[in-house]
Amino acid sequence: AGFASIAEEVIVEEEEEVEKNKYNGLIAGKNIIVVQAESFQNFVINKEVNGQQITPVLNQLIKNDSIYFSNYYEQVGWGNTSDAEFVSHTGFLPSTKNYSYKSYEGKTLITLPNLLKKKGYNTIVFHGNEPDFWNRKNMYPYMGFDTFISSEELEEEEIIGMGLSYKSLFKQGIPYLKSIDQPFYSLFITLTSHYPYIMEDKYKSLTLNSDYKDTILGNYFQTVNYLDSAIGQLIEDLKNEGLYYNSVIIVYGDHHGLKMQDEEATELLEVFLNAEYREDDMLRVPFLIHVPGSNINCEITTTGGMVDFFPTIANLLGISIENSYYIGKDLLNNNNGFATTFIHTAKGSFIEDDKVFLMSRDGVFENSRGWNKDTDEEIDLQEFKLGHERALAEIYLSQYILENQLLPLKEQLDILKILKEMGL
Ligand code: GP9
Repeated sequence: AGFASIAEEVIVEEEEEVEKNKYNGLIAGKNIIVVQAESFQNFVINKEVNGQQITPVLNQLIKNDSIYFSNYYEQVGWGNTSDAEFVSHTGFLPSTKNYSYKSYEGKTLITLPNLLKKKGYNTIVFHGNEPDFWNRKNMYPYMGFDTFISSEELEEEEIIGMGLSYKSLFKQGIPYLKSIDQPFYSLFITLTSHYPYIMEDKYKSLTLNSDYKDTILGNYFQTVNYLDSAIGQLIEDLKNEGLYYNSVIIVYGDHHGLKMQDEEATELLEVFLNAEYREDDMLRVPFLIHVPGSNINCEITTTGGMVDFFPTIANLLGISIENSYYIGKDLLNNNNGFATTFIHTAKGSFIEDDKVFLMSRDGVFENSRGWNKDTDEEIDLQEFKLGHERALAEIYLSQYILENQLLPLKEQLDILKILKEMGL
C-alpha cells in the first residue's frame, strides 16, 4: 500500500471523536518552525553565570505565549543527533542495533511530516553539514521531508566548529521559507554547540571570570548563549518577513553535551549547580513550544521523552492518531510521567516524576540503583520492577514494529499479542 492510503487509516476522522483533548487543534494550520538544538541541556535555562543570563531570549520566550516542558529527557541511542530527529518525528524509540536512520532506511513510517503532508503542508529540513552524514539524504524521504537543504545548497558564509553557524543557518533558511507555499513544517538541525564547544572570541558574548573562562563548561555556556541569541535573531527575521504571527516556534535539545564521565566538566558543574550532577540532570533537555499571540503561559512538569513529541505536537495540530501508531504519549493530556532512557548499553533504565532507575551496566537487575529525585534517597529496587519491564517493552516493541513493518498493517498491531510473542 502507498503511504497515502496508510495515512488515511491512521488519522482518526473528526466525527469519530467524542471528547477533544486539551489544547487540541491550538496550532492547526500554522507554519511550524522546529529548532533541534545541538547538545542543549536544560540546566542552563533561567540560570546566570557571573551575573549574566545564559539564555536570556529563551527565558523571556518561556514566559510569553509558550508551553515549556521542564522534565523532558533525551532518548537517543547510537544515532545521537539523528536518533533525536527520528524518535521525535516517529514517536518510537531508537534502534538498539545501529543508528535508526540506517536500521530503518526504506521502511514505511508514519511520521509527523508524513501526516502533515496529507493535510496540505510543505515539509523542509535544514542542516549545515554534508547531506550524507547520518544517512540523512537517503532517509529523509521516508521521514516525510520533501526538501533537504544541506551544506550543498547553503553558502559557507560562517563556519563555527563542525559546520555552518546557527545565525547563518537561520538567516539563509528564511528565503526558503518565504519561497514555499504555506503552511509548512520546517526543521532546523543546528551544529554550533557541538563538542568541544570551541568558538573564536568574536562570537562570544558572555564575560566569564577565571573560574569558567576557557574551561569546557565556560566554552559550553558561550555556545549555548550564541544559540540563544541566534534564536532571538530568527524571531526578529520572522517578524520582519511577516512570518512570525502565523508560525509556531518549537525548540528542543537533541542530547546532552556534558558527560558525567568528563571529570573536569562534572567538577565545574557541581560547583555551578551547587549539587551533584546526576544521570537525570545530564539527560534532561529543554522543550518549548512558542505560539505567538496565544496568551498561553504554562509549564508542564510531567516527565516525558522524545517519543512524546509526535503525539503532543499532533494533538496541538488537531491530528488525532490511534495510540497504537506510536510508543509515546501526549504530554499535554497525561499526568503519568515516564521516560525510558538510554545511558549505557544495559537497557531498561527510566525516569518517572519522582524517581530514577538506573539499570546496572552488567545487566543484572539486583545490581541496579534507584533513587528519589528530590531527596536523593535510595529506594528499594522492587519498586522499579514494573517500570523496568515497561522500559524494556517500549524498546523492543519499537524495534519489533519498525523492523517488521507492522505500522501499515493495522490488524497486526495487537500489542498484547506482540509482547507475548516477544516473551515479555
Ligand atoms: C552531524 C550533526 C552532529 O551532522 O548532526 O551529530 P552528533 O555528533 O551530535 O550526533
